[in-house]
Amino acid sequence: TSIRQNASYIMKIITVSYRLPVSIKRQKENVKITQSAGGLATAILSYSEKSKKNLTWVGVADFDKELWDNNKNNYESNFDIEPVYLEKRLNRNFYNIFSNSVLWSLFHYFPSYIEYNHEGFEAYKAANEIVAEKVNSIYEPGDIVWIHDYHFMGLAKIIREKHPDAKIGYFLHIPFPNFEIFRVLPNKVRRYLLEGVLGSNLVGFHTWDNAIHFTECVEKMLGHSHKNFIFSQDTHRTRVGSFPISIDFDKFNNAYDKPEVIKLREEIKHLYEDKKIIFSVDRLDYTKGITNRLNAFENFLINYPQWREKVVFLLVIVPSREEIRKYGERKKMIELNIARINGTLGNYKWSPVVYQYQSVDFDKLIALYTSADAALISPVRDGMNLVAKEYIAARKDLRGALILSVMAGAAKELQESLTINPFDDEQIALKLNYALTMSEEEQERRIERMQRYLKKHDVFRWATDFLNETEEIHSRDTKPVAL
Ligand code: ADQ
Repeated sequence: TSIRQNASYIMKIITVSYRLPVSIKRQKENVKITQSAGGLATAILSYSEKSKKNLTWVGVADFDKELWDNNKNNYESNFDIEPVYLEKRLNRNFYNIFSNSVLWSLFHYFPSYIEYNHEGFEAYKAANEIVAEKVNSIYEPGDIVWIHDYHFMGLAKIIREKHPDAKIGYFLHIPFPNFEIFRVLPNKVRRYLLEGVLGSNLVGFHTWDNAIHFTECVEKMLGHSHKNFIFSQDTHRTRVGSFPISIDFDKFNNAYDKPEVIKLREEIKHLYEDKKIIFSVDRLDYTKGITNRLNAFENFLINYPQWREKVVFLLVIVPSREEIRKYGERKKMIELNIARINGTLGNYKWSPVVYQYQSVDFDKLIALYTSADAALISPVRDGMNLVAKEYIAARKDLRGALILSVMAGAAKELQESLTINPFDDEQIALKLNYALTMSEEEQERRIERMQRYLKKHDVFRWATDFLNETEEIHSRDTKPVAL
């Protein structure tokens, strides 16, 4: 074995994301710390075990320092947590203002939703500095740093200034917009973001479209040119590529047979036994196209009246970012739409839309996925959309139909879905009618093909591909060491 491989036993992966994959709650006398079982954490953990590297997770604490410090040793974990504590006002300007009311809205092509102010950008830079300081303080030569998402676009550059040889990967979970949209940002902001990201060895997006948008912005705004999506810089090379995120396929597929899921599914099916079920679940967000979806469903009931009383739309919305104005407004719009549809088209026996504004647990989610005759996923812009992949994976029975917006990254991979333009009511109504009358053979054929793809391209492969590629591109910069 080479020195590099042996040495890797003592190295670690430092993952940085805004949220930490733990929650800490006070329960009367006790304090309970739970590790999240989310796809990202599971996948990176699995990679760290296979590659014999430790894992340290850096993120912004949503708990008190004292609470953490007093209890952190009382829970079992297979990775280390390094919380960063941000002052309240700074965090609000960094997270709510610049990250979620500037970058999130612009990158999803909602420039009119931007609420830019100087303080927000200053807070964003300050937060990136503080987080970089934390990473720099735990970094040791040979470690690999994996930065996640739009909150930390400045980070890689700051880390590289301190550790020029660092292996750094950056992954953006949301779309990267085209040049015409990106140029809306003030000059100094654009430069900060692009140069920040270029501090990494690898920059990953969900799709090639996003990778190309980023590359074009770098070329046009910074004047760097690339060769085969590699930018050569003084200290290192940066490769830009597409790495579509995925899910833990087996977890979703196997859940079909869990006794709790079977029981819940039977309950749902019994409740709507004479009806077809349309289902959707999203975080509350204007990018998810929920108002469009409701309008389309209303048109479907008007134009295909034979479906009245024969279909129900189970609409689950998970509360999210409620403190931001645009989210509160969107919630009201959605609820008005639901009230109008149920009020004008429903009757005392039948509510067309059954609405839940709450989080549902895993078993309930699987029961809903596996009861639905159609999943209607209509984002107006979405980096990937994991709900679409989860729905397909959960259908061990090979039944159901996926109606999916072409604006979701997932539409590039889920080729057997019924694709829609989320703004085209007529087309959505047509596809709904098609989905609800689809033969079992066709359902099976489509789902089977998509499952075969997802089984191969799961989240473990995604993490492995990304981290291996980071190592690979970095190794090209490493000069041979004289022994
Ligand atoms: P999101 O915008 O959050 O993610 P999505 O990809 O659909 O969107 O992921 C949502 C996740 O939340 C799913 O895994 C889903 O199972 C889960 N979920 C559903 N109901 C829940 C509930 N009640 N409580 C808790 N969790 C629930 C962003 C981007 C996406 C991109 C992902 C991953 O906007 O485009 O796919 O990151 O990169």
